[in-house]
Amino acid sequence: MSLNKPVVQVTRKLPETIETRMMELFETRLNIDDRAMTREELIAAVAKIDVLVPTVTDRIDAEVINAAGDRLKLIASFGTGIDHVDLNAARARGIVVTNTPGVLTEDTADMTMALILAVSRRLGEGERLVRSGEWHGWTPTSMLGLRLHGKRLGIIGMGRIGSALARRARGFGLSVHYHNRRPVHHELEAELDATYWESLDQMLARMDILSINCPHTPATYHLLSARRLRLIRKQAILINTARGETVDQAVLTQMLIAGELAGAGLDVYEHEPAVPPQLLKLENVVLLPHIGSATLEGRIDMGEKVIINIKTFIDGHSPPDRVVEGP
Ligand code: 8YV
Repeated sequence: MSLNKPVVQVTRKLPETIETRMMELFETRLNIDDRAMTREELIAAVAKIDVLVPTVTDRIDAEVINAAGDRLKLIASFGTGIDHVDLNAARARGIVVTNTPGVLTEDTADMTMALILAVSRRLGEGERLVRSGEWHGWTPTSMLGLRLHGKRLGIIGMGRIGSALARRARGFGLSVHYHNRRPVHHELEAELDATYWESLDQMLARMDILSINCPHTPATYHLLSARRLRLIRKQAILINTARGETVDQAVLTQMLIAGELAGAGLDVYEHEPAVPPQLLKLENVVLLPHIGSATLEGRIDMGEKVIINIKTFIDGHSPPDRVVEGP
C-alpha cells in the first residue's frame, strides 16, 4: 500500500496522546464518546476505509470482513488477543492483521498475581466485611486463608505472560509447574525452576493454584472442559486473566457453588460483559472487569504499537506484529 494519509477508523476511545498522533499521521476517524460501534456501523465503516483499528469489544467476523471495500488492507487491532477477528476471512480477502504483543505482559502478570493473592487471602471478602460495618474485631480463627509459600502453581500456557507470572510466583515461594504445547527453552525453564507437564490432565490433578495464560484459539476453546475441571483438587483455586472461552464457565460456576473448587479469580468471562449472576453471590470468587492490562502506560504502549504497524504498512513494509500476512 502506498497512501499518504490512509483513512483509519478507530472503534473505541484511545489515550489522548495516541489519538492526537494518529490525527497527525493519518486521516483518522475517532470515537470520541466511546460508545461501542454497532454491527451495522462497523459494516458501513469498513466499506470506506483503508485501515480498521478494532478492540476486543468488536466482533470482526466474516460478515464484517466481507463487507469491506477493496481499499481495506489492514486490520491493526488494539490488543494482543486476536480471537475477535476472523483470521481466515481476513486471509481470504488478502487483508493483513496485526496485534500489539509484548507491551501488556508485565501488567497482566501483575494482575494475575493480584488475583492469586486476592483469592487465597480472601481480600474481596475482607474488604466487603469492613465496608458493611459488620466487622466486630480480630479473632484467631476468622477469615483464615491459604498460605502461598510452599504451594504449587500450575501455569497453563507458558508464553510471555506465563513466564512473567512464573518470575513473580517464585518471589512468593510458590513452586512453578506448567503445561504448554512444547516445553520452553531449557535456559528459561532453569531460570524459572519450572516443571513441565506434557499432560495437562496430570498437572491439573496435582496443583494448589492454576492460572490460565494461553490465548483463546479453536484449539483452546473450553480447554478446561467439564471433564478437566473435575480433575482439579477440591482445595485448589483457579485464576483466569486470559479469555473466558478457555473454560467451561457454566460447569466452573456449578463447581464453585457446590464447593467442588475452593475459589476462583476471574478477569475474563465467556460472554463479556455478561457475568453469571450466581457468581456474584459467591464469597470465594474475586471478579474483575477485564482490566488485566489496564494501565495508562500499557494503553499508550499498545497505541504506539498500532501506530507503528499502520505506518510501516503504509510505507510499503511488512508491519512488525503481523498475525495474518496478507497477499
Ligand atoms: C486488552 C486483552 O485490553 O490484549 C488483550 O488480549 O485481553 C486486553 O488486555 C484488549 O484486548 C484491548 O482490545
